[in-house]
Amino acid sequence: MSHALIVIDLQNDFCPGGALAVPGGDEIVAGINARMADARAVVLTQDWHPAGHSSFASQHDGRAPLETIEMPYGAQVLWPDHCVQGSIGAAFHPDLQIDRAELILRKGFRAGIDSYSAFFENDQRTPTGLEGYLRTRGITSLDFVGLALDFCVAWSARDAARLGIEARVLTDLCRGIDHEGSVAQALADMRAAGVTLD
Ligand code: VGL
Ligand code: ZN
Repeated sequence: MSHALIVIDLQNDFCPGGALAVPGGDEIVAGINARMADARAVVLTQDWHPAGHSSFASQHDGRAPLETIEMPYGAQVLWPDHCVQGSIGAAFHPDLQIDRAELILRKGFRAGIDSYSAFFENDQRTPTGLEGYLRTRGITSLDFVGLALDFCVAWSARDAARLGIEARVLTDLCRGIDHEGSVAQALADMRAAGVTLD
């Protein structure tokens, strides 16, 4: 059985000063670097939206960030413009030791659909390819860290568990957005899905 550390969306826009800042998002960088140094394999994910992405509130007349709308694939929270491809905001936090990464997986690059999870886009059907990568490398167990705990970390960890991959979330090395109780909800959903919370 092989194991990997997966670092979710540790990007400038999710850190203080960024477009969709997660409180304390930058506080976890040093701890994640230390974990990466000891990890057997490291995967990074990178939120990577085209300008004008359909998850941006700016694309919906009369809508504001954090409102929820119905998309063809289900409910979608609207966000400020963030992690636009090639922008500084989409770059990894400058202190993150990205050289340790063996794979950088980009997600959210289709204009019409968001992708919180590293495994499936928000229709919960369209694969990103990560499952195949892990399976062909024999990686059957994952530790999750990064941002945001209640969105991309939670959706990724739940999908991993659903796929039969052992999933553990190191909660001290995550930070959440916490919109309308979303952190408590995400923790409960992950537990129910069989994710280990450490
Ligand atoms: C994320 C909202 C929008 C995340 C990404 O990384 O948790 N949240 N895009
Ligand atoms: Zn996004």
